[in-house]
Amino acid sequence: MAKLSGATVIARSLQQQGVEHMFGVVGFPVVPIAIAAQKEGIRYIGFRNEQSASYAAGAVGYLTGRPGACLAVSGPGMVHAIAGLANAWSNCWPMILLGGANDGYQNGQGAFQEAPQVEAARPFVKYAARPESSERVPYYVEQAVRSSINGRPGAVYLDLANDVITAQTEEEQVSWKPRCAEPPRSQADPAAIESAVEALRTAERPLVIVGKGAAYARAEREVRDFIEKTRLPFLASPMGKGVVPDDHRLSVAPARSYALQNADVVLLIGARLNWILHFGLPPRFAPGVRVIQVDISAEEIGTNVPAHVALVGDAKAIVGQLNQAVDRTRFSYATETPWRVALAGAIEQNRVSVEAMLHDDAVPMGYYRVLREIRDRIPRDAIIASEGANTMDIGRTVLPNFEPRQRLDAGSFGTMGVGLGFAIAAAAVHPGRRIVAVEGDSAFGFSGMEVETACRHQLPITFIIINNNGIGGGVDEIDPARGIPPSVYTPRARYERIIEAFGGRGFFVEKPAELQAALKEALADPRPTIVNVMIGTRADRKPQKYGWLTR
Ligand SMILES: Cc1ncc(C[n+]2csc(CCOP(=O)(O)OP(=O)(O)O)c2C)c(N)n1
Ligand SMILES: [Mg+2]
Repeated sequence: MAKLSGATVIARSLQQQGVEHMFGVVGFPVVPIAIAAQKEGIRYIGFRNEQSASYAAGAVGYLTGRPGACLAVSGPGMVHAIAGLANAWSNCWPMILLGGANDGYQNGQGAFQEAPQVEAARPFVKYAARPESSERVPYYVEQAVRSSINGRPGAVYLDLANDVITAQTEEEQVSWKPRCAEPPRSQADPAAIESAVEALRTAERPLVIVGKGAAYARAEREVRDFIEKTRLPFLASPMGKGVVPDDHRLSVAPARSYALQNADVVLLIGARLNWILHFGLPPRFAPGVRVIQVDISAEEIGTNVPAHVALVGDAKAIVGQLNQAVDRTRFSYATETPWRVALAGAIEQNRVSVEAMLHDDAVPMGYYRVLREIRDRIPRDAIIASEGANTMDIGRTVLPNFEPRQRLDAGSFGTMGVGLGFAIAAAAVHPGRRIVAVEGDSAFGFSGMEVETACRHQLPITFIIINNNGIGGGVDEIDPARGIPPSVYTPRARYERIIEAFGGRGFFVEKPAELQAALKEALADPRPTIVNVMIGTRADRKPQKYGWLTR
């Protein structure tokens, strides 16, 4: 009779539950799991640090709707991977962390790399368990995957003891579980749908806000239809960008502050009223704004602002319901209103305020000049990963997205260090597509060694580092006599040389013409590349009323 190792049962269960990507760092006791995963047809990518691997697992969950897996050794490896659990928790992305653990019979004895792992994972996960035998592993894997994708998606954790991993079991002793179904697409209360359309009909200054929940729910067709039918002005949250293309004529993204501040009715589609949307409160929103809230999580409804209408359920299903109601009532927002005129004015004002910076050829360059060049050269379907403070914030406004789930950034948790893992995850999920990681120099430094991972797997990633010598900008030269300020990193650091150590190609750029040439070559290169772009240490955004340090 055939015997199966615990590791094989783990890998086969994951494969049966639709887990296709595993990222991690091997060592005790998880080596057999990685090997078994490869045998069972799961793509395994070895990372240089579990943090990045865990970020990548969350990104796979967001991009595919099934959790990506992160594999970590016991103790320090599992602790590093908590970074990804927390990031996935904050972003509501499915992922599964597989933490190796000491043999059960050594619990409490001070075993090698022994740690309270289930407890450490707990605050950031929807489900955490420690299977007691290899025979019952499929039960735990199914429950973990099912928990991660149903309701509000999130991270889950399995603690895998060495004796479970190495156990040999008769195949028929294993109780396999069928693949858990896709989450049901639950609809909202039909009466609430009518109230929502009524609220929009009576609005003077309506606004639609598309969040990454809409992207996750794959509601793009419905949301695009809705915007077309109702002709409502819309804008997107950072990762909601692309659900409706950013160049759509009804986008009021360039007038974001004005639109938020003056709207009287806001339809939120899979976006939370957290810090990213300034809590929905004055002074950034109008007092008394009526909020129509579409969310998968009933608990989210009313956070910070009581909802005028609550639409609880799946964004794709609910926007489909809204479309039917709009068809029935023939609602569409008037083409000529003072609100449209005011929004158009604010958009124009914004265009004028950045126009000169976009075309400023001065050296050192500024953010806008660099980002415009990137904007004009990357393919329309490129996936953009981005992190940094100014690099990310300005990049969000200059770099358009045309498709859903095409932008991955520091997100709700504001995590620096996610960009490389995200880029690698995107390349794994979308082979053949160009991945562009637009990184602040500080942000890049958190996980820079993962360029080796990208080179080893020959992933078509162009890393573009917007280098101002530090966190939000450094200095042109360090003067040891005056000490080194906290935000300063090595001036003119040659980050592009790192990738050459692994067979990639690096470019160092200081002038607009060099940038053009480097981007052209880098984007045509099948190898991973780094374009290290020097900008002024004092380069900044256009004047902001509310800066990133104070938000
Ligand atoms: C894990 C983590 N550590 C620290 C921070 C604080 N932080 C916010 S933005 C930032 C880096 C900003 O610098 P950079 O990436 O170079 O972008 P720039 O604004 O200079 O373009 C840091 C360290 C964070 N958000 N996350
Ligand atoms: Mg910087």
